[in-house]
Amino acid sequence: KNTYIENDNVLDDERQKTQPPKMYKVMLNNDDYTPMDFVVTVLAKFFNMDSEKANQIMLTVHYQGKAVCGIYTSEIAETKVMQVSEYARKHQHPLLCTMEQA
Ligand code: TYC
Repeated sequence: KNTYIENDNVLDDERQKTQPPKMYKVMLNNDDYTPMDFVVTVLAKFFNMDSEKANQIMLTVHYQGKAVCGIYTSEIAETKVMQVSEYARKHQHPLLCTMEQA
């Protein structure tokens, strides 16, 4: 049961508190073949990183195996995974992008 107030916001009652959405980490995974500059391009293009941040995350993946590129709601995280996967496929690189609950 919801309680409406003047400005059309909805106040949930005690049994039905508004829950924050589950959040998902979008990760890049290391491989032996994808060029470093392609990974940097992906991080800039799909995760809006400047080149310094993109280089830092790329190197974290390269040396640690994977790194978080961003944290999003499920729908946005799924879209990032699809966009990056399609872009890598189009350029014939095996770059793997995955998501996991934060
Ligand atoms: N390990 C790759 C190389 O040496 C670079 C790389 C970095 C690949 C990050 C994937 O997600 C990745 N060319």
